[in-house]
Amino acid sequence: MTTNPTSDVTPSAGSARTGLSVDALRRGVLDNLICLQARPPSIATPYDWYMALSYSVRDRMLARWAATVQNYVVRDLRVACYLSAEFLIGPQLGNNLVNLGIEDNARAVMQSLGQDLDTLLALEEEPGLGNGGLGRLAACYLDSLATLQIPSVGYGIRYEFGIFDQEIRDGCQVEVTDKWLQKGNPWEIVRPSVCYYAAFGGHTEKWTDEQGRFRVRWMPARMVKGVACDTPMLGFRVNTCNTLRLWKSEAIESFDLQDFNAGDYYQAVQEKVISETLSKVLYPNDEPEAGKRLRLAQQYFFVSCSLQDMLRILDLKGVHVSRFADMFAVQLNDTHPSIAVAELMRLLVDVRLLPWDEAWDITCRTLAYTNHTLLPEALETWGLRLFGRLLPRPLEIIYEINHRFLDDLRRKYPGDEARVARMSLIDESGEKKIRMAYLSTIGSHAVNGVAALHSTLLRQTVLHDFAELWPERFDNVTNGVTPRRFLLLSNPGLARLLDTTVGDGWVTDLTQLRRLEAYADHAAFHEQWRAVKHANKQVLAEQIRHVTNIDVDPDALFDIQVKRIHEYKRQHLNALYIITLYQRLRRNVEHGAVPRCFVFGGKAAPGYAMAKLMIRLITGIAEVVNNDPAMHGRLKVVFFPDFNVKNAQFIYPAADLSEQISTAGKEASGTGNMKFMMNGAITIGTLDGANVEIREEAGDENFFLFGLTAAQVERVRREGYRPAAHVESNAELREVLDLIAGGQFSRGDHHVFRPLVDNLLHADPFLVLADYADYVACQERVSAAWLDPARWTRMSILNTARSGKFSSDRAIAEYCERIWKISPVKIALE
Ligand code: 26Q
Repeated sequence: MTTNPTSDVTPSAGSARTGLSVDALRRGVLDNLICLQARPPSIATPYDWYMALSYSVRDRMLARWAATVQNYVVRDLRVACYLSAEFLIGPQLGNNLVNLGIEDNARAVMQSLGQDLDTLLALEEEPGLGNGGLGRLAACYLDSLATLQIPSVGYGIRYEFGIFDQEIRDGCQVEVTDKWLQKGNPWEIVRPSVCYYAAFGGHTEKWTDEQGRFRVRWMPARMVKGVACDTPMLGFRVNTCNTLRLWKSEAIESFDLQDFNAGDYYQAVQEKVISETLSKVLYPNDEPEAGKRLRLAQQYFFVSCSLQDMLRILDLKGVHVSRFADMFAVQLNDTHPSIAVAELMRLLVDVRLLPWDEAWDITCRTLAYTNHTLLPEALETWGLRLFGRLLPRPLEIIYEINHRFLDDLRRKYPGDEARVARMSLIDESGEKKIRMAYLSTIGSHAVNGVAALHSTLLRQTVLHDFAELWPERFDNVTNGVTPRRFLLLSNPGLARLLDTTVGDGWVTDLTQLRRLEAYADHAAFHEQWRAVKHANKQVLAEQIRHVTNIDVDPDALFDIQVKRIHEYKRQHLNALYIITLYQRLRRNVEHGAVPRCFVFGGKAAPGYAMAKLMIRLITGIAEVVNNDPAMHGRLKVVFFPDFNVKNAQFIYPAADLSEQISTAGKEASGTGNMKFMMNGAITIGTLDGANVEIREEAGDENFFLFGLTAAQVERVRREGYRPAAHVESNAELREVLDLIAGGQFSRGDHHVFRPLVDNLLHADPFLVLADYADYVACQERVSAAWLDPARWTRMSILNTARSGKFSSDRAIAEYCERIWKISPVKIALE
């Protein structure tokens, strides 16, 4: 049945394109249904309505978008450019409705058209253009940049296939291609006229020009065209609407023609296919085979297009290239865009003909680098041969940068050749490789880690020599997440309660949640707090039932670990505890047992066998435990398939306990930990990444701490770690491992989990067994706290109350002030 909510509507309340009233929006939706979807309402599908509504929302962003871009081009101000191979922006419709402040109106409009807004929101295919933390961080930062009204652009790659969709079949992960563009993308504007060319292969030629200058000409074997695909990034209740500019690769027509004229039509088509392949697919991280040529080509492609775009904007503004660093602050999101150091030099020296020293000064003043990992196997390097064949001119420039850098070093540390070799951009210890983290460090004026502990370890380990050389370059900016998506949009129940309790200022100043502390012992408030959490758990329970057919009890303790599957994140430590608990329940030695529902979610890289085996272990445990009548429903285990931004939005709000159990020193920061905290989950965690700061903020008594510290981990390793020793001294642990090895969770098959158990017993690179006993003991403290609802609720409230630091608004404000030197710019609408 359709209703017509006309009560608060004036018939002429604004244009169908821009008006925010119910009436104007309704007219807009109906217009777009006909004019863009070409469907009459009578036969429109829900997806047609989703498209029509999305176009109508986009219409309402366009004036702001145009005004914002216009401002940046016309005014003499510096723009922050966030270069990232990944942007995991999530579904756009809900977020844009919230930021425009028209969610209620949109709901009313769609209801009047016989459509349920939540159903339409669920239809949106999310752009999975990222792997996990790093990509989602980039998206949170775009949200804060727009909300804080910072002139900025995000630059990246428009992958045709994002991160794969995960299905679970027979307990195993199966990867399915992500066809996110199949049904069209209403948020994207393709701009064929904004395009650049990236060169690949071939050779270089040296020559002297008419003015007697030494010049180098790159004669590439092939050029790839990059076309700008723009997505508007609207801030919360502001006019600022920034741009996310993603490059799509295309073949160059004239190249095809040349080959065609030469008679090699098939060669021409082949070239076209290769060019268009470039932005086809996102590479998963943790792939042993990640050093693929195509990945390097992707990186160079998007970096080159982005830097050329900045130069074009400079020309458009009529600003001389010598002022490049005054106009742009370029942030490198990990080393993935680090080729920017060489490419900016190439553009300035080879193309714009600046002297080397001036170009180098500009480059260093423009670029800044964020490191996201200390894991040696995750530090990016590229083999010299591969690099040189694909990018001959950038390689020469890297040699020149290195040559000058090493000369400086020798002057500063005379006779210290060991140091010179250690710090060289070229690792000559085996097959020669370029160290991209060093290239980024040398070419930047600022280098930061993503949590206090991580930044400290970065200075002490991976970049130790560089921190000694340039201590002033090193800084920390602890990550943050956007409270708009992860609280306001994901958890409307809690958002309403926060609004009525502390006012709605928290949405853009999360530290205002501190005011909640006054209610931490307030019985009536406890009731409301618990009611919100319970409702969220019901929503998740329904989803779990719908997707996995498993029944879970919303009254159980929801113990959740969602993140990429990796040995260092130790999902298997959690699994060992579940088996321990299961055994205790079977023996009935768990007094006053707390009903628990363990939820896991996360993708394993397709080529990472051990991570895939960890998923199998979890689903294997789930199969046994969930179907054991002796459990009386006290224990449930769920592997929630296809963890992504969309699913995350109903998972975080439903959590009681947040699992952040990585080996200390391995998780650079974590950001899921922050999303859980905001939503009132209590963390069980090690002193790793941002957990350290979460505990500092929440208070020791509101955090379940266990495990070795980073320093202890190092000591244990140095002194020779023997995992088997922990099994010898712990009968319960031995029993757990025996059950796994004996096929208890693999339908009797002894072979399935052998590699996992052997790895734990004989190598255990991430000290799972070393932390097992303390983890189990800590989980007992969790259960004890749960049995005291007033205590638990107090802890939960205080976690939310003290999560203010972990807003991405705080993080972006720090980048602006300390690294980019950029302040907000208000955008006026005509
Ligand atoms: C590299 C080369 C070839 C192919 C893929 C990659 C690749 C892609 C993605 C390497 C790494 C990534 C992603 C890393 C990542 O997400 N790191 C996480 O970043 C978060 C944001 O700072 C932190 O919170 C996490 O601790 C960190 O693991």
